[in-house]
Amino acid sequence: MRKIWDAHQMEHAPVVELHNGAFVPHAEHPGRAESILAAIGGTEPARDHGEAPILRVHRRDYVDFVKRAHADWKAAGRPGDAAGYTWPVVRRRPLDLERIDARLGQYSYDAGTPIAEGTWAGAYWSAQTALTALDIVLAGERSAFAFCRPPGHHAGADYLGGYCYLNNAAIAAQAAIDAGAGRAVILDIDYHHGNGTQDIFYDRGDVLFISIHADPRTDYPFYWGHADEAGEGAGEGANHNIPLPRGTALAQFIAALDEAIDRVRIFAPELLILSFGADTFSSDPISFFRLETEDYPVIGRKIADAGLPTLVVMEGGYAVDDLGANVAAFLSGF
Ligand code: SP5
Ligand code: ZN
Repeated sequence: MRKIWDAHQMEHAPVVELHNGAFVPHAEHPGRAESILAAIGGTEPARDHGEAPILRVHRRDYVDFVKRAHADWKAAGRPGDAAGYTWPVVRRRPLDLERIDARLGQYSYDAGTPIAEGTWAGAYWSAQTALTALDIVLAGERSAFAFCRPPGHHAGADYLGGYCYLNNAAIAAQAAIDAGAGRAVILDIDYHHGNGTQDIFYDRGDVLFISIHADPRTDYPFYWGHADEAGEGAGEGANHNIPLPRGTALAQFIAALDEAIDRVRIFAPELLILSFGADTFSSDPISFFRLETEDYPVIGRKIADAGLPTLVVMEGGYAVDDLGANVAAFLSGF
């Protein structure tokens, strides 16, 4: 399987995040990439597709905000990375707010996703990585791996959060539709619900979103990912959440995956985009499933057996010592 990775993605390196009332080291750090790169073998750099495919998913004002936020933060005389401290409960309409703090709140939903000096570069090339890997699949190869960092599935059309700024899987899905694919499925198997992806396609019938994740009654992102969120309007029935309890091990995960793949088959898409997170691993420091390294090839094979052209997009995974081995194990299942 060909693998795309772009070195610009290393430029994104926030220092701390606010978690459980304290500033702690940012979990989504460049060491994750070093672990994965050491394990998966040769990669190819991303090709620049420009901003147009990003703007098919994200709002212009949001993209401009992410691009400029760190400079605005510095111009306001602030130290470190940019992060908000106040959030609107009601988002009645986009407001043209002047203060960087107000803008940070308007365009984010958590305090765990700082904007550092290299964040825009990292996020931009992460999206380009997904688009470049998509080209390989659209050209007829069975599968490709987009090693995206920072991850994307928590980012919505006009908000960041959950270590995510641009929604790489959604940008790829929209690009595939724009290239003529009639229907696409995004299957999300990160530990956390892919709330940004769900929001982006919630009223769309041409992109089916299916997510297997930790129950949001106990786990981040709390406000999305519940079993009754089924889509709306033209998207009614094209959103399917499968929340699982903390402690889930292989057998229960596979049962959920079987259900998800049945739904994928019925939808009969031209393309499968897999949001893959390795934070389902037993030793992940921020997650509570019990998958082991030897389980990942089983999961990879099952998804490959769906028989669809598949773009694998990297999302989370924070057990850095085992992360590379887990990603390589998953890809070996293909
Ligand atoms: C893509 C993804 O997996 N995002 C997950 C975001 C979860 N954020 C909430 C949990 C924060 C825990 N942070 C602990 C940092 C320890 N250094
Ligand atoms: Zn995750």
